[in-house]
Amino acid sequence: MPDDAVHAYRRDGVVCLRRVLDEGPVERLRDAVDRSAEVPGPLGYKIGEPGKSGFFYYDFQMHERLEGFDWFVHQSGVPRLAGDLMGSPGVTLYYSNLFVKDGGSKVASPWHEDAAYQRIDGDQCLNFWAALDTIPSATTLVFLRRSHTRGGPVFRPRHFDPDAGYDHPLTWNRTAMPPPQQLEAQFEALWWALEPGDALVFNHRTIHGAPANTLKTRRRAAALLLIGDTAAYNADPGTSDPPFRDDTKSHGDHPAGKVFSRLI
Ligand SMILES: O=C(O)CCC(=O)C(=O)O
Repeated sequence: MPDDAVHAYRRDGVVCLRRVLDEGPVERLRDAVDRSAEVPGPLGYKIGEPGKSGFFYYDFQMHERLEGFDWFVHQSGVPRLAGDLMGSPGVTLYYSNLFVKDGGSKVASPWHEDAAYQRIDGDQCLNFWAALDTIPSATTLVFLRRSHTRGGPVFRPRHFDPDAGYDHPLTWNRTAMPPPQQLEAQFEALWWALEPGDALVFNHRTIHGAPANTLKTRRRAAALLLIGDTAAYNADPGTSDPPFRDDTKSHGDHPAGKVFSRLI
């Protein structure tokens, strides 16, 4: 991992790594994403139907059922890259994730920080989000530069489906998200157009979002949420999204164990 990438990740809360995955793995992950869209996992969330204009779908834990994602978790080398960025010798899997936002999708991903949905406290948690299609600037993720350094409470999570909400998320220690205009005035926006195999790697406190996909092109991504050695399990009551918990852990423990596997 080049020093400038580590520096950019820590300074900005996000870095773009080019060509992290070769064509073969990208193809395998695409195949896994498409198969998952046909037969989603128990936590899969769909708006629309695969193959039809505007399809939007996300899902979790594909590595437990699809070979391409098992490779991504166990053989791709991604956990080591993540550890280098975080400055952590050890790396633990929180979950695997995918996003499909097909052409014509009217669903924008709202400004949010991943920490809002999670049971993980501390600086060492990141999202390693790999593009599986060409993603032009008009549909790529947008980050609020250095928003991970702002400190203070985590902002309340917002459901990605504009017609849905959360009943009992981890909201007791969350604060309301400021209006978009306020955030956009406070932080500089950063984004990158992507080619298949490029990755965006971002801290779980970095605020980000994405526009609707108004283009005709598909926009598929495979992601791993990874935890470093200094991260802590948040055992507070309520749910998270995804709702994974490990009741053998106490508040403040490292999350690695039966539920969240240590990878290195
Ligand atoms: O793919 C998207 O539009 C949103 C992805 C995202 O925000 C995330 O992975 O946290």
